[in-house]
Parts: sequence; C-alpha cells; structure tokens
Amino acid sequence: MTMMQTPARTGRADPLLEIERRVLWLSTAIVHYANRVRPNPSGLKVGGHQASSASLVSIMTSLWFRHLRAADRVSVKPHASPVLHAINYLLGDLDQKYLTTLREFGGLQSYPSRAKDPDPVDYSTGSVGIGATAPIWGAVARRYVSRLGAADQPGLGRQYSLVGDAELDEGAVWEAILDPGVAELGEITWIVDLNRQSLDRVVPNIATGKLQGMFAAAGWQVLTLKYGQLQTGLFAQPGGEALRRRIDDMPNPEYQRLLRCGPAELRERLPGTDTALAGLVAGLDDGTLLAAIRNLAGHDLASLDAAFAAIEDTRPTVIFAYTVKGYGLPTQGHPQNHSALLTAAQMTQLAAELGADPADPWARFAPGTEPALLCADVARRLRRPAPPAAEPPAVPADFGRTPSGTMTTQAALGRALLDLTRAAPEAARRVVTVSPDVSLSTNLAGWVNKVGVWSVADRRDWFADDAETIVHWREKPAGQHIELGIAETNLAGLLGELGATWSRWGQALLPIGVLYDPFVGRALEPWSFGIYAGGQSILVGTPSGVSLAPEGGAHQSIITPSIGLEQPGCTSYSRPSRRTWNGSCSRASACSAGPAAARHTCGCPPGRLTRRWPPCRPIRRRANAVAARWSPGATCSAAARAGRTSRSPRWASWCPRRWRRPYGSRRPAWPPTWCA
Ligand SMILES: Cc1ncc(C[n+]2csc(CCOP(=O)(O)OP(=O)(O)O)c2C)c(N)n1
Repeated sequence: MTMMQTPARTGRADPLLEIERRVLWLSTAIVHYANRVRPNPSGLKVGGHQASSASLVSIMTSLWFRHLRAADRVSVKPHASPVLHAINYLLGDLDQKYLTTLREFGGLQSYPSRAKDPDPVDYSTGSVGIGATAPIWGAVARRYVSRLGAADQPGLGRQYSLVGDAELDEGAVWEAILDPGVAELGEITWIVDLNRQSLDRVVPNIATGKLQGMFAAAGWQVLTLKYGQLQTGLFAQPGGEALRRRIDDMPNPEYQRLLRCGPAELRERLPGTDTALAGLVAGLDDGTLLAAIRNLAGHDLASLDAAFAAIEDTRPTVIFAYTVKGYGLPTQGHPQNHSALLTAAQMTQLAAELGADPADPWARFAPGTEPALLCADVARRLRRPAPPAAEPPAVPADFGRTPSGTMTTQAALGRALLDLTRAAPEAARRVVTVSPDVSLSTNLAGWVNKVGVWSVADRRDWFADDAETIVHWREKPAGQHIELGIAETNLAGLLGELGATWSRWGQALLPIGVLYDPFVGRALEPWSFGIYAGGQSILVGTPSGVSLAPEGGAHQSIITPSIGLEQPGCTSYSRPSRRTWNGSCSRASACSAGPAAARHTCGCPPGRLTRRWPPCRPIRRRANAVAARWSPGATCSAAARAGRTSRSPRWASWCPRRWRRPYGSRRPAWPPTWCA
C-alpha cells in the first residue's frame, strides 16, 4: 500500500503530486544507491537518511514548485539534502552523474554544502541549529549590502529555514530568535518539520504549544499545520470530534505506534473504549483508515498552499508543520528509522507504488508531459542571474600618518578604523564592525561615533542633545556598526554571512567582529562552520596574551591562539602585549581591515599562527607598527578570490618577510558554483 495517499484534488492526475512522488523516489534512491548498489570495497558505513528526507518531501515540493521565487533563499535541514538534490535534478540544475555519488569523494556531500556541492545550495547546514539560523544573518547581511547599491535589494526575497523539530533543542536557535533586531525581519520564514522524532527516539513531550508560545513571545507570526484534508473531513462526521480529541490527546509515542499498525490492530487501538469513535472507524475501509491516521497537514499540498498564502511579511513567521518521519516509506513512523535503509525488495515495491522504474531509477518525466512542463516552468522562474563580480576597493598600504608614543594595540584598532575613513573612504565604507554588546569596552567608541549604528529603520537618538553623552548611539540604515545582544554565537553567524556577501550579491564587505578574548571559545563552532561555509571576516579577541591584563582572567584567554592554530582556513595572529588584540582572520579578505593583523596575517601562509608572547605592557611603538600601515598585499580582492586553505605546519615565530605576499597570487579561485 502506498502511504502517499494525499487525496486527489482534481479529477485528473495532478502534476504536482506526480512531482512529489518522483522527489520521494529520487531522494530515497540516491541514498539507496550509495549504500546498497555502489561498490564499497572497504565495507565502511556510508549512510544517508531516507526517513528524514521523506519527512520533508511534500513541504519542499510545495515550496519549490509553487511558492519559491528567484530572490528567495532556503536553508535545508541537513538530513534532507537528498531531497534538495532530487529537486535540483528535476529542475535541470544537477547532472545525472551526481545522483550515484552521495557521500563519495567529489560527489554529493552528506549535508547541503554551499562550498562543495555541485548544484545550487543557498546555505550550508550540518551542525543542527547553525544552518537553521544562517538565513537570519543572511537577511541582515542582504539588508546591509543594499546600502551599497546591490542589485538584489532587501525585501525582494524571503529567507526560508526548513528546520527539524529536534533542532529546536539547540541553544543557537533561541539565541538568534531572541536577538532584539530579528523581530523586524519580515522576510524570515521557518518551517518546522514536526515529525516528533529525533535521532534516537520519539520525543515524548515535544510540547508544541510551549514552542509556539516562545516564538510568539519573540514577535513571530505562528502558523500551525496539523490536520490534513482527510482528517478534517472526518472531523465533520459523526464521531469526528472524538477522533480529533483522540489525536490531540494521545502521547507522541502512542501516535507513532499507531503508524506502525495494520488495519485490524488500528481498528482496535484507535477507538479504545470510545463508542462514537469506534462507530466512525467501523465505517471506514482499510485504505482510508490507514491514510487518515497519517494524514497530517505537512504532507497535504493544499494545506501547505494555504499556509504559504497566510505568511505576513511584516514580521518573521514560523510554520509548525506536522509530518511523519519516513512518510510514504515502509519505515515511516518507526522510532529507529533515522538511519534505516530500505532493502532492495522494499525499493522495488516503492518504485511500483510511486510510478518509478527500478531499472531506470534516474528517469526524468517524459518531455511534453504536464510534470515535465511544470519542472521547466519552475526552472525558468527560479533562474538567478550570476552576481556581478565583486570589485573591492583598494586598501592603502600606508595611511601616511605616523603616530608615536605609547599605545595599546586595542586602542590602535579604533584608531586604525578612523584613519581608514580619511585615507581610503571607499574601503572604509565597506568596513562593518559587529559586537555582542562590547563595542565601547573594546575601544570602538570613536568608530561608532563616526559611522553610526546600523538599524533597519532610523531611530531617534534621545541623548543627541545631552552634553554629558560622549558616545552617540545614532541608529540608522546607513550605520556601519552592527550591535548584537550578548550572544557570541549570533556574532559568529552574522560575521559569516557578512563575509559572504561578495559571493551572493557581488558586494564585498570587510566585516570585523570584536569580542572579549575568552568568548571566542563560545563562538567557536559557528565560527568554524562559517569559515567552512565560505564566510571571510576578521574576529578580534581582546585582551589577549599569556600574561594577565589588568582586566583579569574572566576577560582574557590564553587558549585563543591555539584555537586559531587548529582552525583550517583561519590565519591567526596574536599581537604582543597584554592589553592587546588578537586578530583571528578567517581567510585573506578582511585582513585588509586589520591594522597589525593585516601586516602579518596577510603575509602568512593561510592556516598558520604567528605569535609572540612578550610581557604584558602597553607598547611603545613606532608609527607603522600599529595604526599607520596596512599590508600591501591585503586587498579585498585577495579576499574575495581566495581559495580554501590546506593545513599547514605550525609556526611559533614572527612570519618571515618572504611570505608576505597577497593570497590572491597564490590561491585558486572558488569554483563557479560558489557564487550560487
Ligand atoms: C549540533 C549537532 N548535534 C548533533 C547532531 C547529530 N544529529 C543529526 S540529526 C539529529 C537529530 C535531528 O532531529 P530533527 O532535527 O528532528 O530531524 P529529523 O528527525 O527530521 O531527521 C542529530 C542529533 C548534529 N548534526 N548537530
């Protein structure tokens, strides 16, 4: 029996339903081939997630083939990557040769990867919670670059996240949702794939109501897709109210157990002692009864249409879509189906149910048929122009000014930013600083005064006329400092997206994140992820050094340099002094924006650490040591074109001068798909 029994809404075959079935088949077959067909001499587990994918097939079919527009961007739950590839294949954006390469070297990646997959992927995902929140920071970055005249203006596209329900366990999710600026981003839409299963289990008390309340309290529009059309129809019949109550009241594991029942067992278990419900059940044939219990709105294309139509673009929206993990597969609803693989016999049976041919598993729709025409239409609708080539401004090698005297490198950071506004206004226009509520205590006050604070709309500065106020917090869309709440994970997420605008919209920024040094560790995982996903930025941890600065141990870490040392794709630089700054530069791009860091990180082979640990004192330095000089090679063009780095041997001394060449002269360009 096929489980994809969404009731036909028209008398004839609906091309969207045919596409939905084909997407289910292809996504299941991609995983099947990798595990059970492709030769595997080592015998090592390959893996892949048929049930997680099946859970999102209806939602993604509806989104891509009915609602998505070219300017929209989508982050896809990591374990549904086969669905994304299946859709890209049907749209002509993925060559057939890749369908047999899931998790193979050079093939389709385990999880959607913007940097490595051969087809269009908007956001890399994999570490749950981080990929889900990336579109929030992508939305901020897009709004930010629009001030530079980007072609792709804000508000033109929604930023979707397709999120697993267990993903909402992740702190990164709530850290992002609670940021005060996020409630203003009406282009954000999350769809929670509410299958009530995680990796290990059926989550007993997932408490959807509580989650919905938390989103609503954060200012989000909350939509719920629970009952499919078949269920809704039954609710109107005698005994229907009892059915609704029963479905609402039963615990999640019991519901999942019912999904595993045959008709006879279901007739007994579902009504229990409720005679009204028993009467309703008795009147249903086996097929309708089985279809009804699993008829959740997340698999109902008409219900999905209604939900998309209800999205208000004035505030973020979350849609809780009830689904069945493994929907349409023999493994559906089983508590241990997360990594379960269909057998060859089950695949043959599935092909028969879905109208596929196991002997020709990758067949497209026959030319001229309705689904083929729909695929062609959608491919046209979603075609995106390539972003214009990012032409970053030149960054001067020398500011032509020689500061003297004693200065901490922390103070030099603020000074260098201000000097840049005078020496190279066009480059300075592309600098964007980000701080998790520590911009003043890390010496950015002068810069903030000069450039203002970025906000979605102009806000009145109520202290503009207050003579005692030294730092003016002028919030406006033209501001160049972005202030976040105390949330280092958000900082790293936003930096990654600001550092990727050159590849998305052809606008290079020089993002600089500034935070207290020990909290680099707190931001570490999203930071690593952002580098892997292609974000290019400078992260400044201050104060740093091995001997303690007067600010004390709670604000100074001695392990940050080790972190930089170990992080592939990151050039780490530690400046000597306790009141110093530690510029950890991910890729060459933003090296140009750092003063001391620029001199050294841009000259060093990527992935290496230069470090020096002198005693903890402010340093008397000659002008060009800190604020006056910028690395000759540190231009953003090097940044924008830098390739991935390889691991390098460790270095524990200053970088020799002979290494000080721009990255651009050594590194290959990103592959063209990078600019999707
Ligand atoms: C940060 C992180 N922790 C753990 C994992 C391992 N993991 C992968 S999927 C998964 C469960 C995801 O459940 P859910 O988001 O509900 O997706 P679905 O059940 O629909 O596959 C876990 C724990 C991960 N990828 N990332």
